[in-house]
Amino acid sequence: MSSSVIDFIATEARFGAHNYAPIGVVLSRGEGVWVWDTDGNRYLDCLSAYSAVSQGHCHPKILAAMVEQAHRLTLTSRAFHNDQLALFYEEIAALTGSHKVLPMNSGAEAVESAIKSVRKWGYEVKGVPDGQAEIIVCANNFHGRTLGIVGFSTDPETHGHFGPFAPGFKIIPFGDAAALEEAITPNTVAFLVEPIQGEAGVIIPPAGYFTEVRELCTANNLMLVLDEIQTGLGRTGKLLAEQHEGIEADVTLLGKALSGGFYPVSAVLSNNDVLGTLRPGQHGSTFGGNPLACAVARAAMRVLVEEGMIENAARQGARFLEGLKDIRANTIREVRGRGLMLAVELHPEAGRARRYCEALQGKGILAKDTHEQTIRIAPPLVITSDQVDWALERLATTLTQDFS
Ligand code: IF1
Repeated sequence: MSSSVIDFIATEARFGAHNYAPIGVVLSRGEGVWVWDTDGNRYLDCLSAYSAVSQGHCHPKILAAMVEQAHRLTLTSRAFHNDQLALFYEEIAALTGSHKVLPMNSGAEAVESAIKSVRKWGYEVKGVPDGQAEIIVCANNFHGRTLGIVGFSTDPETHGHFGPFAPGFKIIPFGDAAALEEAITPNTVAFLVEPIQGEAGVIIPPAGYFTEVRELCTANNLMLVLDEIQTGLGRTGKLLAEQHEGIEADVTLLGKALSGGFYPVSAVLSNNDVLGTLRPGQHGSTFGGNPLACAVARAAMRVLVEEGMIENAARQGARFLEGLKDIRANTIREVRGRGLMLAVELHPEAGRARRYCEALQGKGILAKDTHEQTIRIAPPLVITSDQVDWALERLATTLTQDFS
């Protein structure tokens, strides 16, 4: 490690809140699937900033749109119209088949906005008595870090000592449609769920689960809110993960890759009157829907489609998953994935996943552990077959080592 690396890390540690424990690499440049550290070492990015950089680092067309827009107009607030928002609405609605759009910034803000909207819908459209709305969520969920959201997290790390929390949430097991049916009451307004649980370790629900979920939500007049902040925009090999299940959510949440990693842009999409309940003055954001964000998001969506990234995610994801399954290593308990949202779960005896991620760093791959035993693999959707094979070779040699 050079002295400059030690300095960046030490200075962060000295001044920063210690709410992260990053792997010891200091990155200074990125292009496509590659990132470089301050010493010029190159790494294949197998995290993609938790799927935000799906289009690849510093995509030239998104960059150009951002620079061009930054020269013209960056922020107007929603007190005035701007000449980008309408185009963003039109294009995201056409892409996703949604009718209404609410632009926000972070993913957590989109989740919070959806919670507010479905509650309001519950009171004003469904007729739930004021203050009684219930939202059903799943155990091991991850929807963000705000107080409202961490209040219904089941991970002690995420919610511990941050209370008191807001009431109105009921927690059921993920992948269990019968549990959903049991939890529904006349006051239930929504079921909020990730199509594939990300932070929990890339947990794919049983086949048919979402068909049953969709039927239960329709039969009981509650809104199915799919958090596609991580799974959306091609990550799983389809534009939206719901397409694997052949269903349509009532409310879809997008973030992360909506900007290709250039800027925080999120959105609540609805295909009915949920967002229609919001009147002027009842919700908003200084930065939400700003012209810079809109221009960036428009370019990010355009390149995703024009450059075939969704199809590539399906193709390379299948290749990556097959390759992972072919690795014969005693350390591996299970390999999971859909598209380029992949995970290798290690046996408890194999040692901690973090140790393997550090070993991968030494071989030129950046990946991130989740919990103790799972290595998450989510490269940019522009990865090529050769790059997948290159990664697989290094993963194979690393996973056959024993770090217990
Ligand atoms: C961190 C995980 C990924 C998300 C879903 C909403 C949000 C996220 C499904 C909130 C955010 C992030 C945040 C990041 C770690 C990360 C993560 F490990 F926690 F689960 F991606 F895998 N819904 N996920 O996954 O979006 O407000 O952050 O924009 O460091 O907390 P945000």
